[in-house]
Amino acid sequence: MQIVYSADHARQHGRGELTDGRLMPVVEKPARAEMVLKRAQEVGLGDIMPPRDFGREALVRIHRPDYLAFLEGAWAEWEAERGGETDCLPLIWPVRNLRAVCPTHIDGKVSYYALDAGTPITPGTWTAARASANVAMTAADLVADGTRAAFALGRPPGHHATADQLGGYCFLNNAALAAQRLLDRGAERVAVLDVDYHHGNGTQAIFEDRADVLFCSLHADPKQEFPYFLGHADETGTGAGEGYTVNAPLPWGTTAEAWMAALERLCQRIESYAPDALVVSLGVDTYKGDPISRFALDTSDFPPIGARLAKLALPTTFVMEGGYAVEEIGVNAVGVLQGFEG
Ligand code: SP5
Ligand code: ZN
Repeated sequence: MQIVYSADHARQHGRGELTDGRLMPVVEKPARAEMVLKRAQEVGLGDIMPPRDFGREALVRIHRPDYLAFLEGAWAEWEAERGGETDCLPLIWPVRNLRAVCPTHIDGKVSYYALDAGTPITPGTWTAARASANVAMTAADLVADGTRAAFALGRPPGHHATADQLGGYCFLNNAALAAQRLLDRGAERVAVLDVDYHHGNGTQAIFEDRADVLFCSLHADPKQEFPYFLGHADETGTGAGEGYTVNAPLPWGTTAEAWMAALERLCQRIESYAPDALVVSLGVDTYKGDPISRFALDTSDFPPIGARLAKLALPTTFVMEGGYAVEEIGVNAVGVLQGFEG
């Protein structure tokens, strides 16, 4: 399998995320990608290549220009105000009974463009986020060129990012950019299957009103788990996209058996959609040892996931999402890809 990787991921290294009532060291850190790369090399998964730069015109296929301008300039504005001693994080949101008019001060702007306080903007965020997006689009291009499968080994992850919001450790929606790239390269229909522990609220929001992208996700029930405010089973798409969003929320403690049964249902929906290509949002935070998650998959449960996806017999772009058990993330993520290769 072709692997796309950029060392620029390491430019995103946040100091703190707000969790459990306090500012804690981030869990979405450079060692994650390094461990996956190390494992891919150990098992000889495939050739590793750098991304190409698709530029802003590719990003605006999915993201709002004002959001991209904010991301590009946020650190400089924060540093001018705070001296760069701390990461840039929001403190208030335009929730019920407030108005979502974008402020001019950085404190207000980050609150307008962020959906949580767990996603620090740092000096290297813009560089790292663009590299991750370019990694995903380069992998999609390889697939559009006829490669059976490619792995976008990037971070920061993307599936929580919407057209105009960062959050859940995500800034640019790498999977959505990959799906759009496949469509722009000639695919008529693309399925996005999100197997991360958390619901891919960003990807769903981006594609909810479209029929050319089928979004399927299995994830921890938002009644119990982040992102809390999207990912319920009754969300089935809007307008022209009605019927093209499929959510399978699962309770804390979900075992491999129940998880695989849900995967089977989503795979059958993908088969009936008959897409030209598949994008997999590959999170391995479903692992039982994940520090922030509560599913019960073991390391031996990951290769069968890949094997089931291979049976779809679709040109497939894997895009790295979550997984925070750093010691095991390589074996688990690469395990899915080895299972896919058979
Ligand atoms: C891409 C991805 O997997 N993003 C996940 C973002 C989750 N952020 C909120 C985490 C809240 C964790 N709370 C449980 C902490 C247990 N000590
Ligand atoms: Zn996740």
